Amino acid sequence: MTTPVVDVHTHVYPPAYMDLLRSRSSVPYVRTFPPDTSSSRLIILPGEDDPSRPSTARGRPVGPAYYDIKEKIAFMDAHKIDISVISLANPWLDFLSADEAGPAAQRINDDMNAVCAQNAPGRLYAFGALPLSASTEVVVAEIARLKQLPYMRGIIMGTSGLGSGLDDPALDPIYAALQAQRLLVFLHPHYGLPVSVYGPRAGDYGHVLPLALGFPLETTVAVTRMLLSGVWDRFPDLQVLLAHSGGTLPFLAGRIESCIAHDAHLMKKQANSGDANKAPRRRRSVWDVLSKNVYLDAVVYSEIGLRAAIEASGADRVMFGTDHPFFPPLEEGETEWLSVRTNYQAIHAAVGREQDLAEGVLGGNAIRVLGLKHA
Ligand code: 5CU
Repeated sequence: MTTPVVDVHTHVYPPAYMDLLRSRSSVPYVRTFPPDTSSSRLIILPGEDDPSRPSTARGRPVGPAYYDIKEKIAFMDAHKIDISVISLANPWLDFLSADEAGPAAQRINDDMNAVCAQNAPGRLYAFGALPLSASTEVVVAEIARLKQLPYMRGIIMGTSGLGSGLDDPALDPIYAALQAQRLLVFLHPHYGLPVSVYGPRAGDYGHVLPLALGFPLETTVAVTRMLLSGVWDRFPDLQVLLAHSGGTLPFLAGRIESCIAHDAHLMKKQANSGDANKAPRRRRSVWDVLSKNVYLDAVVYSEIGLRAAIEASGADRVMFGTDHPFFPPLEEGETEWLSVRTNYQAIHAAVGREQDLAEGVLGGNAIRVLGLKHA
């Protein structure tokens, strides 16, 4: 393989962010739980600190892999990853007050850029985080600032937007700025589904239901709402990279399209909206958006899922990722991560015989789309 391998889905909780989490007592936060007071746990997902859960089911143990960039480089070396595009992990800056968010975004984005410059030039790039609880002006100013930071290649954000989702018209100035600056939006879930859907025995099943199903469905709903509200009709050049191969979007796109085509209320509403772009015949289809505006990571752990992603968006729009530091091996001392091996195997099974497609998914697509240079 001659093309460098690029990981576009790999997170960090930089030291300044860890300090912030350690200073808090409501989700998200970091603390120890008796009887084990020697190791801290990271509590980030809704419902994770339910006191009825055993302490070992609350959050996840948090060690240096989460915040020490040397561990990231060691992980890259162990898994033959040449370049990583690091991103702040969930829940980003969503929980900060309006006053705190702007300065925190500047500090953390500057830190991330400096980490890329100092620790491993040519091996690290980054997606910045937006201060979405601040005013629109502050968010738009941070987008312009990010564009000037040499290692930034886009932004990462969740599905809550300004608090009411990604179909909120108040996001339009932010979408306009991201489109104008040509910054890729890495869209990542965090909030999942209401915990009630997991049922009364959810605590017995660890994190399986929220991570395997809640995360992908959250992404699918968020992107479908963007589509229904006409985000890509108004911003035809807005480019998004969807985590976890688009949730279930490639699989459900046909159903979404069919439900739109059969929804009399929606058709009438759009026909009467007075907005020519929203008139039924001008609406862009899910398939069109998938193939022109959507990139998908290859973090889906199976050949079948990956084939669906490739069929939906094209092999030139799918990019390798690991989700490091999440999903580490359960056994201590295992250096090769099962989660990473599974993703590599899925890529080879899906496109392995077509070497150029495999090289694209493993790194070539990210290098082309994000303008990366390997030292
Ligand atoms: O294990 C988890 O909770 C997570 C998470 O929070 N975010 C992520 O990207 N992957 C796994």
